[in-house]
Order: sequence, then C-alpha cells, then structure tokens
Amino acid sequence: MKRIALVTGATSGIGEACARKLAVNGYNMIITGRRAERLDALARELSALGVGVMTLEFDVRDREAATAAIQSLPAEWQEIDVLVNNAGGALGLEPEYEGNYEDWDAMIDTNIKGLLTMTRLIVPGMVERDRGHVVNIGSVAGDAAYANGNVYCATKSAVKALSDGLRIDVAHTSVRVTNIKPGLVETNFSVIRFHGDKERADNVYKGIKPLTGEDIAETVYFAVSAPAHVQVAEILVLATHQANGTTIVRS
Ligand code: NDP
Ligand code: 8X3
Repeated sequence: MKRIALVTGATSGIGEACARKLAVNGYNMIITGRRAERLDALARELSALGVGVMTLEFDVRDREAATAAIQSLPAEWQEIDVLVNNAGGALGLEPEYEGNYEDWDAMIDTNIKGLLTMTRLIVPGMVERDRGHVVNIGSVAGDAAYANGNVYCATKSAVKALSDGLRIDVAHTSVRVTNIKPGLVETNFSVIRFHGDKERADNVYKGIKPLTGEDIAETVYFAVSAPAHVQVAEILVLATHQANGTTIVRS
C-alpha cells in the first residue's frame, strides 16, 4: 500500500525538495502552497514518477481555506501518513524596536499559527489510526536569537516548543514528531526576507557553501524512513563552516 505525504510550501526550496524526495521513494503526494502554477508544474513532474499527486492551493494563514482544502480531499487521500510542516519564512532583519508590524504578523501567522492549523487538521486522524509522522521545519534560529532576527527567531523557538509539546501529547500513540533545524540553506528564503532585494540575499551565502533544499530533504527522509520504533526527535543541520546561528566562517 502506498503511503500519503502532505508537504506545505512545496512550491519552492526545502518543501519542493522534500516533495521530490518523498515521491521518489514512493509516497503519494499532497503538495500545497499559494502559487497554483508552481504546484501544477511540480505535480506534472511528480506524476511522471508514477505516484499519485494532489495539489491544494491555499494560504496557511487562512484557517477556513486550510480547513476547506483538507476537507476537499477525496476519501482515499484523507489518511495522511506524513505531514511536513514547512511553509514559512522570514520577513525583515531589523532591531526589534524598529520592526514592521505587517512583517511580524505574517511571520507569526505563517510560521506558528499556520503550522498549528495544519497540525490540528491532520494529526487527529493520525492519532485515530495510531500511525503517522509530523515533521516540523524549525531552524537553528530557534536555538538562540541572533542580531535583528528577533521575531523570526521567536517563531522558530515556538516551532521547537510546539514540536516538543506535540511529541508529549501523542506519546501514547505510534505517531512520531520530528523537528528539523536547518542552518543556512540557499533557497528563496533570503529574497523573501529582504523583500525582493536579490543582491542583499546573495550576500547571505557569500564565502560559504550553503546547504541546499535537497540536503534538508535527505534529513527529513532519514527521520521519516527510520524504523517504526525509532523517533528522531530533533536534528540540527548546518553548513560545514557554520557552527551555530551566529558563527559563520567565510572564505
Ligand atoms: P522558500 O521561500 O524557498 O520557500 C517557502 C515556501 O513556503 C514556499 O513554498 C511558499 O509557497 C511557502 N509559504 C510561505 N508562506 C506561505 C503561506 N502563508 N501559505 C502557504 N505557503 C506559504 O524558503 P525555504 O524553502 O528556505 O523555507 C522553507 C522553510 O524552511 C521555512 O519554514 C523556513 O523558515 C525554514 N528554514 C529555512 C532556512 C533557510 O536558510 N532557507 C533555514 C532554516 C529553516 P508559496 O509562496 O507558493 O505560498
Ligand atoms: C533560516 C536560517 O540562520 O538564516 O532559518 O535564520 S537563518
């Protein structure tokens, strides 16, 4: 029997790589995001691998839309085995006392509340079936705040707390919970953070070989494919010349 995985934010970067990795390994895929054309392109690519693919276009901040999207799944797609809570990102890099209210709201609503909504919608079925795996994409930014990272770092600390809390709350079941905490991964992340300033975004990865979305997808799959009695609780994955959220040695 083929398993079903749902990846939020599958239109780019880490989520897109996770969707590919899971599909290559035989999962039927539910891919979600706000950009329909990118979902459709990925769906065509994944279908060619011989797996089933469903696309759901919605904003994770919109609780009603998220609920309607999950409820719209045909019965044979309802039993989701793997939920990758990946949709999210950073907006801005300013001192906390100068931050932008809209950026704060978007980060909190996406990275924390969106992840919670998806968890609330999908995990009850996992608990009922006594089977499932939730992979939350946290960050090294959640381990300790870095300069001007304030709200983004707080949202990723929240992802750690929510992953730890969920792991406790499902410990009486066979559902597993993993928090993957990447360091520098070159995706669209910094372009979004700097509101489209590509040059500033490129500078983030200057002088260091950053991780790729594929590197993180490998880690996600490591956790997901572990034997049923093994719960990979947390993985911190850094570029080789990055020691933590603030120590990066550039050449
Ligand atoms: P990208 O910007 O490349 O991808 C972000 C993805 O999230 C897109 O698919 C986007 O889809 C989706 N997304 C963003 N906001 C929403 C929303 N409101 N509703 C639905 N989907 C949304 O960045 P990454 O791949 O790097 O980021 C993925 C995750 O990894 C994020 O949670 C990020 O915080 C985390 N992370 C990234 C690191 C990095 O260095 N890149 C390091 C550590 C963690 P769409 O625009 O189509 O909605
Ligand atoms: C993304 C990694 O260090 O740019 O979460 O915040 S970092």
